[in-house]
Amino acid sequence: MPSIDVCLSPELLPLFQPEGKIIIVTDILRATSCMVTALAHGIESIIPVASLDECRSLGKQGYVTAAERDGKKADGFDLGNSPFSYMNADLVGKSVAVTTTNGTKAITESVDADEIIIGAFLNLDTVCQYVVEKNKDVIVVCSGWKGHVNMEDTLFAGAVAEILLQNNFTTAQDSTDMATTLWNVAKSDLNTFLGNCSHARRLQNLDITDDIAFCLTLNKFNVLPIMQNGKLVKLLESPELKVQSFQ
Ligand code: 3SL
Repeated sequence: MPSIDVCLSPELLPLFQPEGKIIIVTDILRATSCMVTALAHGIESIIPVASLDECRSLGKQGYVTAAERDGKKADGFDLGNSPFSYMNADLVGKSVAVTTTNGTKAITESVDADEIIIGAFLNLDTVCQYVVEKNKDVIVVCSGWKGHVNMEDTLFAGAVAEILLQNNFTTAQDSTDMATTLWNVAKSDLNTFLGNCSHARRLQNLDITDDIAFCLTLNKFNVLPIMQNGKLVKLLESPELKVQSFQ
């Protein structure tokens, strides 16, 4: 039986063996929610990079740039890190270089996996269906906050784990059980449960509230961002993928 493991912070990634496995990277607030939204709105590809310098130099090569640090748009870049900024007809068909505080770092640190895919509540069932069909060992890598564990990524990992454990996957990790236990406490009212989590408070202090509710929406898009040659591209979108509802 394939395994589902939960890596609660990128700092713990060296303890896992990603070779031959699928890694699902998640950063619910807001990097991976933005990536799913971007590809759902016609952005052709996303190049995730760890540093502002890399992003800047891709900008000089003609890419649209998006950069966030500590929740704020970084100076000198085209976009920040709001999913709503990707709902823009001018960006359709474009490639965007992105750097964020935690999410893009988690992606670039996951390179030893066989496949990297991007997960958010927005594409939860699509992600799970892909992994169930692949029937392959998987690790959910939570981006967390500057090395610390966070609530929203852990909850997403729990949602994924619950579905996979009902579909023939197994786990030997307490972190997987912790995440599913937490998910079962929170899932009936995610907005209230997460309303006081540290990053929701950080974003609220910056007057960013609409993004939080949007990022906590389940299954808005049938889009699967997958890493191919250093770029995230859209692998699947309805109607090609007949997403089975796991909810
Ligand atoms: O840390 C990240 O990668 C970001 O998603 C954080 S923020 O939501 O843009 O503040």
